[in-house]
Amino acid sequence: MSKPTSGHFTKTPGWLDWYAEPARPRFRLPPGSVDAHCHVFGPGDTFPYAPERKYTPCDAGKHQLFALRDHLGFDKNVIVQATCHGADNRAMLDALASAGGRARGVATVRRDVTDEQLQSMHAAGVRGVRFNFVKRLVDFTPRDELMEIAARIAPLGWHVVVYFEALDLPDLWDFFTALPTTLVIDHMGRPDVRKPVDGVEFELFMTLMREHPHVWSKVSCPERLSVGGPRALDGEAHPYRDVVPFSRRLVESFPDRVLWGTDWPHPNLKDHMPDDGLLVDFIPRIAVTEALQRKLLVDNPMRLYWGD
Ligand code: 0GY
Repeated sequence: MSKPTSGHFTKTPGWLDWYAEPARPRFRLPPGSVDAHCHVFGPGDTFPYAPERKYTPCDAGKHQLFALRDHLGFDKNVIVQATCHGADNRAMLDALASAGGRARGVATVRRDVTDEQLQSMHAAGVRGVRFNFVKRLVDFTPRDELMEIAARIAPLGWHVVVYFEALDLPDLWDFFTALPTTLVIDHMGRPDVRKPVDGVEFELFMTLMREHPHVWSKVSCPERLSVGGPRALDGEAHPYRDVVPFSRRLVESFPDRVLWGTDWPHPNLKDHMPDDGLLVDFIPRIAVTEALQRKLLVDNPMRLYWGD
């Protein structure tokens, strides 16, 4: 892959660039695997970052994303609109247009989006909208506006992707359970992995999934959730091991409602940048049978994003 650049934008201080030379994974992905959570950033000189953004990334364009896809052994991508582009979906849509049908998108829209714009995004490969509740990433949007958007996209067969912190789940519960679409939760609702996997906090998340069959979870981002980090805690060469019990529990409890993605180019990481090849090698630790791996990487994303 070519190296990260930033054009005329200045990156947020401390921002780490994505890994230009990831390892080739030892784990062989099943044929047809989908990287169901990744982003494109710019390039900023072509697709400027949004004025309301909370960070300025380094550029991470479609060519680099597709090179990573091929290097890791994925067949397809789901490109999720990142907050640094606000509701300007042009970089994501341009990537979809270049992907030859091998990418779908999740957009960010405001209530002034027109039906024609939604239809045109559908034709381009968008299948969902993202609502972000992480306070360091976005300004507050009233729930009635979000509910109005959800009602508008439901007839298209789209779903809602949400990103939030575990402590905010009680407050968001009624909103989530009232949504008229499938709900996909980013990164397991960001559990605090220092707490027990069968403790009160994660049990609440499990209850949400158990009681509401329209809720799915991405079991991605060990690098973001881990406290132990990329090095083993007790000498075993096994990065992010503290996240395994959480992801594995979800994969085994809800095998038909889980997704996995690299999260490339890994926004807002300041301690370490994961090697995407090693992230792929994490998958067999959380989906331990071939049947579970196939559901996680192929069957589930294909049903949700290429079902039509
Ligand atoms: C992620 C996580 C983050 C950022 C965004 O849209 C975004 O800016 O999603 C984060 O900072 O935790 O999934 O990419």
